[in-house]
Amino acid sequence: MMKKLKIGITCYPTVGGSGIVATELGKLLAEKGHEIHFITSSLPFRLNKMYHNIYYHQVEVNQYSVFQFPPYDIALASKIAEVAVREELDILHVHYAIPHAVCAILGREMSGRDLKIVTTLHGTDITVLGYDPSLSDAVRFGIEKSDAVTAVSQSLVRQTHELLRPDKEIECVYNFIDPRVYSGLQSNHLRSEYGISDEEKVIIHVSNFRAVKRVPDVVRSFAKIARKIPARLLLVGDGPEMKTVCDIVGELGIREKVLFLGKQENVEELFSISDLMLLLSEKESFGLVALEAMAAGVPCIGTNVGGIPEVVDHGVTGFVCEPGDIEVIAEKALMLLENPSKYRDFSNHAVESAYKKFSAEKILTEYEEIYWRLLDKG
Ligand code: GMT
Repeated sequence: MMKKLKIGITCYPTVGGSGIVATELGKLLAEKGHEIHFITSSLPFRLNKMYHNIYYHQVEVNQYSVFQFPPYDIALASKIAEVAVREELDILHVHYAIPHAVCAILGREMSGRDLKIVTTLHGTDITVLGYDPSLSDAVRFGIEKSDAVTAVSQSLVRQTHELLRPDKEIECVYNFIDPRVYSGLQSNHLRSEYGISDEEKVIIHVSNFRAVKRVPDVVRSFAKIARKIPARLLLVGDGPEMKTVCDIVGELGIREKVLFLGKQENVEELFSISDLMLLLSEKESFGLVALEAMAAGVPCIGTNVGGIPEVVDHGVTGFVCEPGDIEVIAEKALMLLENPSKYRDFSNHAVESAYKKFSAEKILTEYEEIYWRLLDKG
């Protein structure tokens, strides 16, 4: 029988792609019998079920009045050391370089154990923080002192090498979906409950509404589409650009066609009533929401930036366009939505690609192989 591992996982536990990936990975590793220890500032939000072999260790930060800034990073490193010693961890897998990779290294040092550290880069830890002179050396340090480093797309591997030139191999391990989440969804009642008629096409966008997501482009593309065919736009999520987005919706006179759904947990149910996903970001290392949509049979129109072209196969599972090219985006959307047989092909290919190239089983094996390789090396 294969030996089971004791794996610590550190991530940002609140809503966000890197936290979702880390939590889903922990759950699937636990299902395979490994013992998982989440070491995080709060309970990861997707950890919504009891598992006998998943443990949660909360990082508590001292709020002593002398501190101008509470020392979260030190508290995390201390917690990592405490858990690594008591639970005899084999591996610590940290998601997002700053501060987690650096805390992991300090925690290992404090523990005195030969703990193997795997760091997964998710995107903005490189594409934004890598440009910050106050952090870039620390990001490089975290990468070089980890035992293995992965990035969620080939594009992110390339960008990390170009920007930081670390003396370290970085392996691409894609994000994944769990097919069980998408099979047998019965959410059609939602369409009528939202007042969406049978002839209306549903276009969906899911994000944290930061400027990099270019949600105004989503709204403008939708307005062009809705001028030609009956359509509704589901805007899922919330964030700093929401006010601007609301204003543009008003200016374009499409308020009654847009549903502002805010932050939602079971987005798979929303994908199951959608026809097309728009992800028009100017930076996106992977685009987990595009993959989630594809798994539900929803083709995606994305931008040709970062890892999106690795997720969305242009002309097969969706299209990739220039950021801001609203004309072409709307034209491609209409071409799909007005052509049922073409649409069916794209939808089938989207599911196939999500289940094959990005299946949880495949990606989980890739991570496990990295863990075993590190432990075999001693
Ligand atoms: O996209 C965000 O703003 C959240 C961010 C995060 O760190 O959670 O997402 C990043 O990681 C996701 C999971 O690997 C990727 O799917 C997103 O593409 C990536 N975001 C960016 O690169 C902007």
